[in-house]
Formats: sequence, C-alpha cells, structure tokens
Amino acid sequence: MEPFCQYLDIAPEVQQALNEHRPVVALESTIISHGMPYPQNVETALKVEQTVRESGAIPATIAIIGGRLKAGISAEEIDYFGKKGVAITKASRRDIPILTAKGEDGAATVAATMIIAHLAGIQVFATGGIGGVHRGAEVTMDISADLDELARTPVMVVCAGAKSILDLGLTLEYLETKGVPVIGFGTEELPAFYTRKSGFQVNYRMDEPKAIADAFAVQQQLGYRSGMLVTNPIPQEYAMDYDVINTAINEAIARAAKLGIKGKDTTPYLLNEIKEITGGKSLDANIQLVLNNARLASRIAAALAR
Ligand code: PSU
Ligand code: MN
Repeated sequence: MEPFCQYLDIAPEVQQALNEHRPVVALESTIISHGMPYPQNVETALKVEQTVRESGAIPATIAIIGGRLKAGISAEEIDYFGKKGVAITKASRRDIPILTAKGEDGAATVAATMIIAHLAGIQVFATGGIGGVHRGAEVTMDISADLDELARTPVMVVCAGAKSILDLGLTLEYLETKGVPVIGFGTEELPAFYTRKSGFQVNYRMDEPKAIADAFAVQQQLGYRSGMLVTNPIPQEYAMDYDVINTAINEAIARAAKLGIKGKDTTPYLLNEIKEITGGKSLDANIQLVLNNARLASRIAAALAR
C-alpha cells in the first residue's frame, strides 16, 4: 500500500522496500544540524546509514527540504544539513506545517521524524537520545514535544535512554501518564545515554529484537495510536565514567542558566558545552551509541517485517 500525502517525498529505494515489506529504519536530521559539530555530524549520519544497510535494512533519513517532507535523502543533502548546522530551523511538530507552507528547510527532531516516518509508513526509528522533561521543568515547563509525540504517533523509537541533562524520574512519570511503554533491551535499568546506568528502572526488559517487534505489533493490532520507547545501553567499551559525565552535565547546566539559554536552544547548547568540557569524549560516545541503536533498530525492523 502506498501512502499518499501531497507534501511527502519518499525516496524510491525506501518506497520499494516498503512495498516489498522489507525492513526500513528512519533516522532524524536534528542530530545532524543541531546535535553534533561539522564534519563529525555528516560522517556520523553517513556511517549510521551504512550501518543500517549492513544490518539488513534500508535507511530513511528524514528532513524537510524546500517545504517537502522527505523520507530518505541523498548524501549531498546530508552534507548540506551538516554544513548549514544551526542555520537550519530545528523542526518539531508545530513547525512542519509552517515550513511546508513557506517552502523552507527544517531539521527534523524526534517528534517531527516520527510524524514524517508515520506518513511514509515507516514503523521503526533509530536515534541517539530523545527530548524529555528538563531539570527544573516544575518552574520552566520545559517538556519536550517528543514525549507527547510518543503518546500519539505509532512509531517505535530506539534510543540510548535519556541524558541526565533531563530529569529522568519526571521523564519516566510523564511517559507513564501518557501510556508509553519504556522497554530496556537487555537491561532492567534505564540507560542514561553516555552511561549504562541511571538508577531508574524501565517498565519491561526484553532480550530479543523479536520480543520487541511482537509487542509493538500487538499494540498496533489493538489500534493504539501511540508509539513505544526502546532504550539500548551504550556498549560498555564506549561508556563514559558516571562521575565525569555528570560533573560535565552539571557544569553545562550552570552555564546555560547563567546565560539564560531557553526553549529549543537548550538541548543543542548543553550538548556542545558537554563536548567542550569533556574534551570531545562525549561526542565519541554519542557517535558510538547512535551506531549501536541503528543496529538494534534494523534487527527489530527485520523482525517486524517478517
Ligand atoms: N538528544 C541528543 N541529541 C540531539 C537531540 C536530543 O543527544 O540531537 C535532539 C533530538 O532531535 C530531539 C531534540 O528530538 O533534540 C529535543 O529537543 P527539545 O528538548 O528542544 O525538544
Ligand atoms: Mn523544550
């Protein structure tokens, strides 16, 4: 079945895979333009696509280009998003209609990628980390639109857990309220992005991609409109020291507060500061965990396609 949306362009290779019920994995573009510096952002995005292919699925990097919603972009387009960086609008749910109407570009966040993936008929999406409830949200009300998207768009998001730039406890509470299951792949503990440990529990541990695919398939068959969050711990050899990363995160949050960084600028600012404070170590870990998530998402997509 070919989904039709007059604003959507599905890359021919992606469309063909979907038609033939072969596995497809969606990838986001905010991580390229706002989540990593150039040129590592472009190198990583291309490597993630290659990793998806080597794992037996077709990658579909998702972005908005000249107002067109793209499911699958070229290496040249990835390079364009990497080079333009923060000059490209960080696009979440609210931004898609406006950018489309104006014919502008947008780097798709987790929320926006879920929306476009769903329009294209893609069920599985791999990224690094999702947005969540920020620390201090009881005052700022800074809660990422990613969380509500997980509650209302039926796409599975494979990530490395949530960074402690967020309030992990409140993020889990929010997901619980919204009825979004949080699965731990091979772990009972919620991974915290740069580290395998967080001190918080996931809802369900699952050790096989097929178990995750089965649960998602049932959720779909029951007519739920919501997604699912799969958390995949960073491989031990790339994990950061718990105290080192948390000291860096606290320092970055203090700097952001001093400068009055707010809203959609917060996450990109903190990621960059953490990279500077750790001398680039956080970026190395970030790249490795995204590749790890791409592999798992491909295996789940393959199990779903069967
Ligand atoms: N976490 C990362 N890297 C990222 C992001 C989050 O480690 O690039 C991006 C994702 O695109 C996510 C967005 O959807 O930040 C969340 O932004 P906000 O907190 O403003 O909703
Ligand atoms: Mn926010």
